[in-house]
Amino acid sequence: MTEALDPIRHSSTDLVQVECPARRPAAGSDDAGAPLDGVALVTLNRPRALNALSFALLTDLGRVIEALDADPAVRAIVITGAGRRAFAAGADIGELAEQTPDSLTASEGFRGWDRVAAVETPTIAAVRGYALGGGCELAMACDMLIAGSDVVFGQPEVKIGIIPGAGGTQRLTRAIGAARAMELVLTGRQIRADEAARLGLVTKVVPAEETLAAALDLAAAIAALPAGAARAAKAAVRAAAELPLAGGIVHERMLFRERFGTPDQVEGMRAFVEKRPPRWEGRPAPSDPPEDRPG
Ligand code: CO8
Repeated sequence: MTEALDPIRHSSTDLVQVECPARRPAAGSDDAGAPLDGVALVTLNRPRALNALSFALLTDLGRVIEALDADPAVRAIVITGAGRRAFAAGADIGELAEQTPDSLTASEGFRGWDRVAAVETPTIAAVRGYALGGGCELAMACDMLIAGSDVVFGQPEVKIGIIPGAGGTQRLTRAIGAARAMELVLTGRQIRADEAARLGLVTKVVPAEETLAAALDLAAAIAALPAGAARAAKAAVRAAAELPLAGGIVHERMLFRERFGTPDQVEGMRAFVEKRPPRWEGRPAPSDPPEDRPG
């Protein structure tokens, strides 16, 4: 039996829309298509302010993302921005202008990014247009990043007298290396899709109109796999950014061992040996043969 989604926990707010299960738009259309089992779509919804990340939006985003993460029926999450102009043009500068060191210390604002980075469910940013400052930092807090050909990334904070404060100096450096991150953070220079791809900042660049569909397709491919294995794989890759190599290998080995004896491991390997498609827990039985066998 398929796990039921809880409509209360996944209710949208004015600032953060949730569609669960997500519906993939048909090619060349904004119309909703077929529901994607196990995939949730989260949309930042302040298009007139280029989805600037206000404190209220960040609070809603954190709540929504944690509720989705706690739902076993959600196996992949896509985050995108409303409209075609921006994923998010950064934190809300009007609000930031009023802050002091003390108010920021007391603020829950940073938690929005932290909560997205902390979820165990695989996350994918579907990024069109501007992803600047906190918007770039939010995209980088996701596990994978699908960029439209119209994307503009940047950490422009230095131009308004501050520095990236939601993980930008750390995640950008880990993603593209210190010398390149240093130049972008110190100058605030914006980069476009081709350069972002060359630098290794994005998973894939697609035509702008196909951004959301491509991210949802990737999410659906992940959601079709056993959730526990996907979560463990995410945790292992994430650890590479935080642990020295030896510690990372130890961590990977622990996660690897923990897979054994789980229903997914037992079923996945048995199905391979019996030359049949696996039946993952809580999912309808597959009708088609698998496309790939693990290499
Ligand atoms: N904050 C608030 N409003 C914004 C923001 C923003 N970051 N970005 C755009 N808007 C608003 C504009 O004010 C404008 O509103 P209105 O129509 O009411 O005047 C609307 O969105 C459209 O923007 P523009 O008219 O400026 O559109 P343009 O096409 O001329 O320019 C740009 C688009 C280049 C994206 C431009 O809007 C821009 O430079 N935006 C600011 C980018 C920026 O500096 N971002 C970094 C912000 S600082 C940050 O993110 C820190 C993160 C860590 C914070 C931690 C807090 C706890």
